[in-house]
Amino acid sequence: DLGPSGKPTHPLATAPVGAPPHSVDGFVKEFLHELNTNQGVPLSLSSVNDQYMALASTVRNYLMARWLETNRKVHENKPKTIGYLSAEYLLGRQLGNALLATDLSDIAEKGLALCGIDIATLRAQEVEPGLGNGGLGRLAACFIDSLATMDVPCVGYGIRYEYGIFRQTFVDGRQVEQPDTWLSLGSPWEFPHPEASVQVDFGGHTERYIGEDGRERVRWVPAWNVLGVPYNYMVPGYLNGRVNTLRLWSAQATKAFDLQIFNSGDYAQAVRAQTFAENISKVLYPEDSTPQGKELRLQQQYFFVACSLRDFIDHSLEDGFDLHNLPERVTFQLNDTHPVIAVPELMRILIDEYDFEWDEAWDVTRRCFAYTCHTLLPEALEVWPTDLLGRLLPRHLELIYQINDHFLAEVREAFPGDELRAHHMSIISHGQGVRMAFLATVAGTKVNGVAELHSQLLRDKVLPDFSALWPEKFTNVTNGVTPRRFVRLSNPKLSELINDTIGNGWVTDLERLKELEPYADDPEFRAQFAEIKAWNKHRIADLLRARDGIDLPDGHLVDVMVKRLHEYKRQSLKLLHIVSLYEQVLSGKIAASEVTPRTVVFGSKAAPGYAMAKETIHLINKVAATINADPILEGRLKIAFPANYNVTLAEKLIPAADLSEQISLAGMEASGTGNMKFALNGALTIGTDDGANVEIRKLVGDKHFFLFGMSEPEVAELGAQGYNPHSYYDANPQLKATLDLISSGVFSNGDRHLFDMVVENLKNQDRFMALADFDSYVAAQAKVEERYADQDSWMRSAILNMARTGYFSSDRSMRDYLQRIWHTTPML
Ligand code: GPW
Repeated sequence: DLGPSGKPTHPLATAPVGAPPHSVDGFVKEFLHELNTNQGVPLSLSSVNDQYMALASTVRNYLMARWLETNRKVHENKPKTIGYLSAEYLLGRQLGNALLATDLSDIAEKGLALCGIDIATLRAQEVEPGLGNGGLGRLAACFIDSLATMDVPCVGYGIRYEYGIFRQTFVDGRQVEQPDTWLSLGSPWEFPHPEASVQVDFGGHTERYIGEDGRERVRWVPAWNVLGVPYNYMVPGYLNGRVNTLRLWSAQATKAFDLQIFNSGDYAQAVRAQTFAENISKVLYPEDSTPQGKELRLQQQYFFVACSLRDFIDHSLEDGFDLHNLPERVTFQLNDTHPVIAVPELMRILIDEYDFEWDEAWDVTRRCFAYTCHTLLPEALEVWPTDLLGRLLPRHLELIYQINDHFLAEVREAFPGDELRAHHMSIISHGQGVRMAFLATVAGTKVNGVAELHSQLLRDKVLPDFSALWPEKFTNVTNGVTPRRFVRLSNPKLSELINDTIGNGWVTDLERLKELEPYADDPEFRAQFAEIKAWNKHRIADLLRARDGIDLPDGHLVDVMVKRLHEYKRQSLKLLHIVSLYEQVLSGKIAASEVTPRTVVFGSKAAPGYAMAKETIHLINKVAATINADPILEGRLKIAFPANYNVTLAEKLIPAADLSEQISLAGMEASGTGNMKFALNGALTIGTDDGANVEIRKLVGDKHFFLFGMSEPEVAELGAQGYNPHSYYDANPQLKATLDLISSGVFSNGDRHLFDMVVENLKNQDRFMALADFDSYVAAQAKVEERYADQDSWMRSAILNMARTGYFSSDRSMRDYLQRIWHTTPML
């Protein structure tokens, strides 16, 4: 089989010299060696963690020669590299992916069995690095996987948070956050390089002085600094011999800083200073799509961006590169606005450190950056107050003002006399601060949204003046997901069926799933597909029993809504549907026997400071407790809400789903990526015309997708008319009965006001128009039940969903970025 770059993908074809032998015996020898020499224990006395660590290093060793070889080639050929700048990487567990990338899964399983070890136990030992909140962080992880698999040179740059996304627990139905101590047992996947640390400056002031050439120059006199220590992680391509690098930075106190204070004799203060520095990479901010304007967050952003640019530039200079040609060497892709401070940072480096003239520096900077926007929500667009920015990064604020002056001059030239427009477009908004999305748009060669609809709305609604000025700057790249993790690894039985039917080329060429289309009409294939779905349901049932004490009934429609809790995503609408079903049975409008046996699975974390989201979680848990315990439903409706939804749980849950809930208000979800994972694993979507749902529906066909709700223009129109949710409550008896049931106290031990926050908000505000879409949603759910009753027809649709969504591979997304934005081709 040939990979996407046309090279052989068989491991032996590319196994570099020095890789350990690919045999069970060889593997066992390596494993025992690692156990003895790394963990310092014999097999007989080893703990599960010892064994996991030894297994991880064994697999790592197989990747090592490829990593060295990749880096050697990069050093030799100096290809253009993608510097992916992202504050988040939601990687998921590493072991399975490393085993897959080296084709060692079977060998390792057999070898460990010879040692009396069940590999599943060792897999379960790994704590996933949860260095991201949700979709944005997971997308970064998918993208670097695809680039490695496609042989594209890329370095992922980010932050090594000591605490990733919090571990969610429920106490009496309420979310309680626990620290994510992912490093407490050590991580076998990281390679610290303290000798390659870089210094990052903060605070202080700027000074003007006359340089040797007689020109006025600026000097930044910072007040304090920290060290960035790089930790490297392998990013293995799938069976192609390539291993790229993810470089995450950890903050430490600098020596100079220490000495100064230690010498003053204030030992306690000196230790506190160390803690102060280390705070910068201590913890991931848990807000998804609602950034916190906290100083520490800006410190984090500048910290990792300054380290990354320094790192890349120093390496380029070592390689003899002229910084005037930097755009030929790298594109820095800005993953949303979190790393946008990189723009003034590069200007500062070029002007203050390398004597560039403004125009020269700006020309280089502009061509080095491209910006991806992931939202339309106004509250998600970062704006940094100028006083905060000026205090922390005085030189950068000056440069932003200068960039703005030059930019506004360009606007005034393009639209003479249109002062209002210039005012609207100003990077610095008076009263608010620095609009980072504007800065990114001005600086980037390209600006892209993450699905067709989103990119269109980005042009028309968020940045209309910019798209009028620079129409060719705007483009779309629809998101994708890696088929390695989200099909091949997460759905082994389905993968086997696909391999047996069309061969294994689909893993790196996902559009080949199309070849499965004819099999949707093959009863034998359908039966096998249905059997696999049932097997996946048993697998998740076993896991949830052990993990959460949750019992999943057999034979249910598995209806899944997993994603961060956000009002715009409308978990409350899903809840209204459930409560409505319950209400109809309670009030005798329908018999329990008429309810399609269904298990609704929620998985969702709320930002700790997002009160409405936390109340919604509380309500879901209370509704679940009541309904699950009520015999009136004869066990036909079950709600499961396992705590701490993460990548690891997603990998087991998504393959078990029949129905994928993608029910955001149209125009609000930039893309969604869970939607793609479900479709690829043969779930049908119930969804609005939002984000990538639009493209999924177009590809799978209307008959195989349950569309409901207002379209984006209808939403806009209703909003313009003045939306009044109460009128829906008043006019719709079933909706009224549903909301009233929540207020009746049945879910809250008779307390009629416990859920006022959620209910009153829906009745009186309902910013995301759940009530307006309620009827349409309930009607679509009725269609779901009707279709599900015909299992043959359902499985046919499920197979077609899988067969027709190969487009959503992140390999395709990467090809689009290469063609439309980065202008490089796979190489090496
Ligand atoms: F607000 N997304 C996310 F745009 O997961 F910054 N976190 C975020 O903070 C933002 C966006 C931000 C998500 C989008 O909500 C989702 O629609 C999209 O599929 C995903 O990013 C990847 O593009």
